[in-house]
Amino acid sequence: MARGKGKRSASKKAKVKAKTKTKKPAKPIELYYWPTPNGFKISIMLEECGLPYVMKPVNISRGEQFNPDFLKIAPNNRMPAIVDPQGPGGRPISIFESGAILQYLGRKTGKFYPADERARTEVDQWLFWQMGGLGPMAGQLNHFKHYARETLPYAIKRYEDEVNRLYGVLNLRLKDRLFIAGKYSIADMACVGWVNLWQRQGQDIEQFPNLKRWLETVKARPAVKRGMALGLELRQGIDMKDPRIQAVLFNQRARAS
Ligand SMILES: N[C@@H](CCC(=O)N[C@@H](CS)C(=O)NCC(=O)O)C(=O)O
Repeated sequence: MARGKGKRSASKKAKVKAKTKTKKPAKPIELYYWPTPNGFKISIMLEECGLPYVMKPVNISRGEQFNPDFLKIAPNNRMPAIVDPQGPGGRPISIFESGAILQYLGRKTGKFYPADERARTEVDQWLFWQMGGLGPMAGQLNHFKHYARETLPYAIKRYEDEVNRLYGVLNLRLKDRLFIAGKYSIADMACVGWVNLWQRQGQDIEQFPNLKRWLETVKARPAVKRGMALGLELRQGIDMKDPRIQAVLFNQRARAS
């Protein structure tokens, strides 16, 4: 019996060995990316989760967001986007819109996006607040304050005020909690790249002490540092005031296909 048992376990061991030998390593997630606050959201999350990924630069100043292959993944001609070769059911999945990507990665890994409905709803509210408020308002401010051909004081004030108001909302929120949704989450990852640009947005961080403390805490995380450093070298030497670049990025209208 002992012999037989030994035999069985030996063949079992061989099978296990054969199985582990044939198992292919997980393919990395493809991150379609350019180093901007929207791109950082995803590089931070991938770094935080320790997920293997490969960065595919989308040079938006050269119009690579209009490449037909990219548009198949991201029909809105905006980065970031991802392709996860091991998506649901083991089949590849592509995702655009940074908020949707953060939620997907949170569900996939079970990290930084709580499963408990109450806690998840807290995260969702602030994630959508960033997606529909802070990001677009700061984006418009950046446009009118730094790039518009005409100086339009009304537009600059309109968006500077709105960003100021949003900073105030976040500052109050952080009065009695360390992170936006209590525990560190994808909501913090969505906001950090934007608040980090407070100077460029004409804001004074000293007026928002809770926000300042939060910004310093989040930026001190090694994964956030790595995420926000990803691909910075790609942007070197690119002058966003160059009319050829502005012709690519500004005054876009509907495409025929
Ligand atoms: N709501 C989108 C916004 C993404 C977005 O605006 N990306 C910009 C860079 S920060 C972009 O790809 N711009 C290309 C263009 O304007 O053609 C998201 O959060 O994913």
